[in-house]
Amino acid sequence: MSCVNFESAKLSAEEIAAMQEFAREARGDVLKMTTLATCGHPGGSMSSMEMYTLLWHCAKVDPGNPGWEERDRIVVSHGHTSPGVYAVLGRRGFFPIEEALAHFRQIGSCFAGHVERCVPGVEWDTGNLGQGLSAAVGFALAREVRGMKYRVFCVMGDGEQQKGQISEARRVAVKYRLRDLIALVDLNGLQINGDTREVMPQNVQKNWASDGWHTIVVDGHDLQALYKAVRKGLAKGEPTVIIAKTVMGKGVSFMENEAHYHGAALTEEQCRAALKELGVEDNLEQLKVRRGQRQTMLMEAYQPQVQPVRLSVGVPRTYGASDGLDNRSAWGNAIADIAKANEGDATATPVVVLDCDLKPSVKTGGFEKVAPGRFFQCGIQEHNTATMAGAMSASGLQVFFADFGVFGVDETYNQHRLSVLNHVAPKIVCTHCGLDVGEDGKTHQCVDYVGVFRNLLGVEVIVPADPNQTDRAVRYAAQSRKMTLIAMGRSKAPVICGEDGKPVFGGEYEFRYGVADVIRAGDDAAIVVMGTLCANAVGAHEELRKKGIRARVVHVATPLALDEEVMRGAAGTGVIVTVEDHVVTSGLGVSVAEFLAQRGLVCRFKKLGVTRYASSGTPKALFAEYGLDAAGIARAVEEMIV
Ligand SMILES: Cc1ncc(C[n+]2csc(CCOP(=O)(O)OP(=O)(O)O)c2C)c(N)n1
Repeated sequence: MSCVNFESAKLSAEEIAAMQEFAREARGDVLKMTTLATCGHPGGSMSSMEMYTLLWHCAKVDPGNPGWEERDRIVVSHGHTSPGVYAVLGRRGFFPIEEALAHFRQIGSCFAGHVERCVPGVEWDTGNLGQGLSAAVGFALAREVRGMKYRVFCVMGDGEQQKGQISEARRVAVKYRLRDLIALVDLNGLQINGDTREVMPQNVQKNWASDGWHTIVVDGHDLQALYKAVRKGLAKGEPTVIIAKTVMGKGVSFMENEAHYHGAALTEEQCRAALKELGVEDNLEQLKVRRGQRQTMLMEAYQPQVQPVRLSVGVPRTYGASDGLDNRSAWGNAIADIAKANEGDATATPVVVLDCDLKPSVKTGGFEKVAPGRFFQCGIQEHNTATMAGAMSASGLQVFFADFGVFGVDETYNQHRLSVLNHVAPKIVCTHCGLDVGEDGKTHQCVDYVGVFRNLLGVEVIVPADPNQTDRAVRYAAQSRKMTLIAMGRSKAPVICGEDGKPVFGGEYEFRYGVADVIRAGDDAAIVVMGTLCANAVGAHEELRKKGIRARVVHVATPLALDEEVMRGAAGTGVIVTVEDHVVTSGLGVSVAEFLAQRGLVCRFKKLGVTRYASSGTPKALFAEYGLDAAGIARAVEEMIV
């Protein structure tokens, strides 16, 4: 086809005829798939059909090599239109179409209800509406960092336009002048509850235009008009949206303009009638048999393409007891060091940092100075930034997203969740966690960072004790292919020293995930502490020692991966008191309780931490009030020893 790569000025009559024929058959696939599964979303699949047909015929993609690095990225943001996407991808040869037809929405199949990357040709799991454009912007930004040439397309729903995250993504695209980025909105005028103008009035074109996008309005079922609009957008050299006026359920008379078919399958009888109207072969009986047979494209078989990380992490710094540093400065220094260590090495995996208007507080300024082209100031747009971080990390970059805990953890949970489902590995660095935030008060005290992230399966969570451990944790994360949260407080964190006065986490110490550290010896009880409260635990150890009580101090930086040997040893003392700047309902304490229960280990056990939301106040005063200062911890241990 001469339309490949959008090279020719217009589609030839033959190309149009071939694509129309293709779309007609694919509409039949949509109906067969949903009817056999007795559920799914045929309406939007049929209104978006010409867009899908055009993009997967004319964009630079290779059905035989879906992961080809140079390919254009086609993101489908309204992921519920999966039947339309699978029909087009299958017919284009990305996989045998019968597999999707027969096993759509069936247990174990990769052909899930909403599009997922396990299907060859799908770039991003979506369905949580409003996130696709952020992923597309992330792919486009990554392209700029890597000096690549691919184009990025993002197809979206019109009801979806109500999501605020889309505005965030639009602004980033304009700020960074992202060319070769084309959004296409399926303006079928309907959503679940009916007319989009009644559900939530909006002016789609004005909204995109006011954020600085070039807008083009076309008939979304006219392949030539769509084709020319895409070419115009590519030639324009600025982010372009094509607003495609379409008809929900297009192609089947009784489905057209019926909101009911947004998310309802036809009955078998209706499906047969619709196939007849479309002039598509009715092979439902055959497909039914196949649905009962073995699947060949399983979700579990999917192995995400994990790009290796190749970069230098530089030489770890060792801070001394007198350095008086906070962990966040240690993070800022480490990431700037990493940027420096790889300066001029074109073969190193590029490290990028995303910031949401908190540069002075989250200490990303040092990195920006060293690598201004890889620092992205994303504004107060955390949802978009979290999604972009995920998409950029799928594009050959090592991505660090720095933010306050309440925004980088709590505000953005569903965006991170989608990153996990997409098998990508951004690093989330959250400062200002815990009561340690102090005077800003409870709205800013993120006291559930472990609890929130413990729900995200496979994510590593690191809560370092002091600047030295922070430094090494950052360098560890920079080489990791796992999604990671590094959580830290705000205040200066004393350097943790051993009995010999030397920094425990300095010098040759190497951070290893899942390894806990015994900071002080003792067999009368164990204080198991997380994060910067480690210094208070050491203080408690000293106080108890004066009374003849030897309390072991164990620091756990990885509350979701406890150290078998060290924790068994702690239980062996007969008393465990856990200490955390976190709610006691979902942090370190529950991890330890679970550890003990699962192994049938018996000991006296108490959790110290946050039990109610706090007022403003200095961290010192707040820790004293919550029994998290040295005196409070010592008191709790003493009470437990009988
Ligand atoms: C964030 C989010 N909220 C709600 C939903 C539930 N939902 C799924 S589809 C849909 C309507 C989407 O309308 P539109 O974008 O117009 O798609 P179309 O009806 O044209 O297929 C809603 C509300 C969702 N998937 N994501």
